[in-house]
Amino acid sequence: MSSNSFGKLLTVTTFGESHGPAIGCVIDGCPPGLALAAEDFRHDLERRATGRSRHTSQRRESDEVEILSGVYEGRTTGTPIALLVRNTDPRSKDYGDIAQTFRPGHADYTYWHKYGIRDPRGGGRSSARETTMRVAAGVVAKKWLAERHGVRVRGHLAQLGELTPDGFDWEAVEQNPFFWPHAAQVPALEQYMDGLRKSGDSVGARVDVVAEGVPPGWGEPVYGKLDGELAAALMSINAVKGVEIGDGFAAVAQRGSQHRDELQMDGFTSNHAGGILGGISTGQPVTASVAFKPTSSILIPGRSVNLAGEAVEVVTKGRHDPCVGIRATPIVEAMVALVLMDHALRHRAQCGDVGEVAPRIA
Ligand code: EPS
Repeated sequence: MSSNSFGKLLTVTTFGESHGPAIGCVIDGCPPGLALAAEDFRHDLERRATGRSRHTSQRRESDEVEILSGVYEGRTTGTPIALLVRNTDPRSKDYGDIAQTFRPGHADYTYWHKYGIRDPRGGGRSSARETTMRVAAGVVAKKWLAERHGVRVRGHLAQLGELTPDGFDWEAVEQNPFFWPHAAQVPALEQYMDGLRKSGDSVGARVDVVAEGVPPGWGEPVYGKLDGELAAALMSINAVKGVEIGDGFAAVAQRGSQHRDELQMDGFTSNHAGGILGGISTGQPVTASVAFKPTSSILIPGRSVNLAGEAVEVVTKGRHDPCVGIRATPIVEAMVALVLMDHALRHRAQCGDVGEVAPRIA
């Protein structure tokens, strides 16, 4: 299977299946000298992990990262950083029935047609388990971006099914299992999710992300646009069906006089562009919004066919997320951080001698 790698100067390759012995990644191109230890990965992997609230999959993985290479005496050496996470809690018997059929809305059918063989256990390579390694790689990018450029990437849930935030506070985001920015609504979200879980159904979600501190100049016209590569990276996350940069699709109904972000020496007057013009960062916050579809592994019976082409009814048992978007915030942050770090390195490689040019808007 090809296309398990992305990035140009910072490349990330992930490998592994949900019920195989381990999952892992190789991060190549990280500059030397970055302090890195196994403990650095704990916080973000914990934020993404299953089994941390009743509203996500109850599979219990320890998600302990082993650093296999690329770090000597606590610092990156510039050689490939290989990370490994062992799978400790697969329950493959849940997938006995699915091996003979295709879950409606799942990649079961397309993998079968592409490869003529598939590992049905836990969804194999198509499982959201793979996102563990994106988050692990993202930890390296977040750390490098923060230390070298003061860039901070953070996200939050911006919609859960029909529910949208009634208020906004970054402080609230890390204090509830939904990454929801308004604490007062959390009991309502819990009730909503409890009802959904009892009904055996699933629901979609939206995650918003912002990268602050990105300097002007990152991104490459024409085919390496920063927004284009962010969109591709975000669309590559399991279950993502839509990505907007800045105002995104709302721009369709806007006037030019409304959409443009006017320039003043003390700052742009607005940020409809999402911090990117011509595929290059403006120095404003880079903003994106990501739509996650409802999980396809649900208890509501659905029509499908089996390997013999006979009509069957599919019910997916097991430990599935009723809303995969709930724990997607760290994954979205990781993908944004990895794209930004790649572009920071690419900008340094080609334009490092240009330096800062005037006028520079605050
Ligand atoms: C997943 C199905 C569940 C989730 C898994 C993603 O796996 P299993 O059926 O083996 O319990 O637990 O998520 C993770 C293990 C993880 O770490 O994110 C799926 O079908 O995508």
